[in-house]
Amino acid sequence: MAMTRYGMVLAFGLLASMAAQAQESTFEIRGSDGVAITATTLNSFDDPWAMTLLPDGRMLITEKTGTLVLVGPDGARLADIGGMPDVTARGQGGLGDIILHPDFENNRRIYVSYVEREGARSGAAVDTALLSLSDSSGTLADRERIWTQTPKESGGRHYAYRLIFGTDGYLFITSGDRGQQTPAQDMESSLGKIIRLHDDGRIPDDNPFVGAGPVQAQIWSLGHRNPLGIALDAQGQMWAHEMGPRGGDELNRIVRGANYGWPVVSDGRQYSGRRIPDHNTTDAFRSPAISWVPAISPAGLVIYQGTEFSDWQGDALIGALGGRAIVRVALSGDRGEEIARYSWNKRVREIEEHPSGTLVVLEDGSGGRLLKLAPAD
Ligand SMILES: [Ca+2]
Ligand SMILES: [Ca+2]
Repeated sequence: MAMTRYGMVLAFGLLASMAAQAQESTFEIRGSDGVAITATTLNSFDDPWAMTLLPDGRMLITEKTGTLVLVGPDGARLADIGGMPDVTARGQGGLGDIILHPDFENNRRIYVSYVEREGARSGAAVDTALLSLSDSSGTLADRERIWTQTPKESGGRHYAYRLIFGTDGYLFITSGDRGQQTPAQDMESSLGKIIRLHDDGRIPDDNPFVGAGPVQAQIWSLGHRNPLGIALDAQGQMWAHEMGPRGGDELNRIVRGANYGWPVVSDGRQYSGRRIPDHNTTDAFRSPAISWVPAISPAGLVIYQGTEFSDWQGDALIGALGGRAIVRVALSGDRGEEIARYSWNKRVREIEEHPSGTLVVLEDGSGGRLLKLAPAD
């Protein structure tokens, strides 16, 4: 009450500057290979799940609870994007991935994935819309549903729903097994598959299983469990990782029509302890480039193309939830070799490469931070 207006302004100014200092806090990460990385905290979010970089340097970040956030290059929360679908967060799902159309600079088209409910059941869905942005706001127009996971299931596990455009101009969607396992080998089900569509949701004529049923025609590859990361390398080859059961997380090079084996083979075990035959017991399925026992719980993937981190070009950088690290894997042909881990004891949800060659990372969970990672000089 006694505080003067000037005093209040001073107090708020002080608080703001303290908050700014907290936001700008930096710390060092020392990798298992001895590489030192400076991490700068840009902001924090409510269960952040995915992000993409806009051509103007700003970012779009999804929060699992349903908000798509426009974020400044410095991490400032600029606006919540309007016109989004209604999203109910459920188990591992809610609002999921966000990507731009390859021709976004001309057509302003974006894609989001999220959980769609139907009574007690739910499944992944993908919408496309046109994004209009101002300095301090953004909204979606002409939003249209272009894909839904079939069938819907109870529970809230393994939606996966990562999105990427291939160099062929088609949209790829990772579709998790929803914890149901056997549908990953069932061609009448879109669970446990990677899906390939035109940018408007139509099914391409040259998909590997065209001519069978409508679900089969969408399928690009099968036998997947819960693929939470998909990326292209410099040659345009597609790679995806997926969580195994108890151990057996995989990184796979994704090729047309291939069967990656789940749940018939896996290098992990069932949670019950029951053994599953390893990949190397049969050549009926495509083996992973690398697998992990114990699990790292991979989420988010980039294949590094910059020069800021010298010697990392062409390596896969995998966020690890349970592994609480970024895992660096060298790729050669169809094989991968883990080179190093960079850990700061937080679950890593999402990773992107900034055009400058620095990395932008989202931690998992409530208060998950947005971090910029650069080599410590
Ligand atoms: Ca992303
Ligand atoms: Ca496999």
